[in-house]
Amino acid sequence: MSMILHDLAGADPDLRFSPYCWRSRFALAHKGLPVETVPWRFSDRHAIAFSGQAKVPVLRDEGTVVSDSWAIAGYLEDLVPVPPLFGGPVGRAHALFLNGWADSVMVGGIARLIVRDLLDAIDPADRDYFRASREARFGMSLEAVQDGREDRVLAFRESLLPIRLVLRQQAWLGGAAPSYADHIVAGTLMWPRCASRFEILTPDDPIAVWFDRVLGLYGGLGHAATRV
Ligand SMILES: N[C@@H](CCC(=O)N[C@@H](CS)C(=O)NCC(=O)O)C(=O)O
Repeated sequence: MSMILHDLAGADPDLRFSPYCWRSRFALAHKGLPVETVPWRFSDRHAIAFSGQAKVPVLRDEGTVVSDSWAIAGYLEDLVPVPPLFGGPVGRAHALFLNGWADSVMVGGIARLIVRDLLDAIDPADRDYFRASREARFGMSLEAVQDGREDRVLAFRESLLPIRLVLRQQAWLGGAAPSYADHIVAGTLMWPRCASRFEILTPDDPIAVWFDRVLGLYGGLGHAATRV
């Protein structure tokens, strides 16, 4: 029986854009594990209540339930060691740093560029909750958060310099082959790619060139993703 992943969906059930769910999708594909993705919406609280928390991704593997993308990556690595996502405990520890960097610098930066676009992408039933919860978080309207993004995106692109420096030295963040490090960053970039038309990266950015190669992995999983 294939695993089941509860995955954030938009108004279009095929629109899947969660940065965390994409990390898990790439990690599952990396392990060659088939998965059935189940669309989940912010208003579907009850649908993942069995996981004991309120966020996706949630992975179900027969009787085992794992929530949180980092925990899911660790679960998959322990279950199917080859091909490796981390390459041992030191690699896992370094990937945890990258996970924290992506969750803060990347997710925080991207949210300030596309949060109003997300409102249009999500299911109408989710919109009141999304606006109220995110406006409370930012302390201003979604429109005000996103305002001025054409100028602010330049600073966001600069904040990704550490990724460019790594890609100057090696083909993948994982070194000679993709690893969970690639899935963390590429999964995060799937969020603006799928849910917004705003250009986060210029096409000549080495990160955009690498991202395009990640989109082609696993039979073109990323390239096939529905976009707004
Ligand atoms: N640390 C978690 C974060 C998961 C997360 O924030 N998921 C979002 C979707 S992208 C969510 O389910 N949010 C529910 C809500 O805001 O109510 C992970 O890595 O999986």
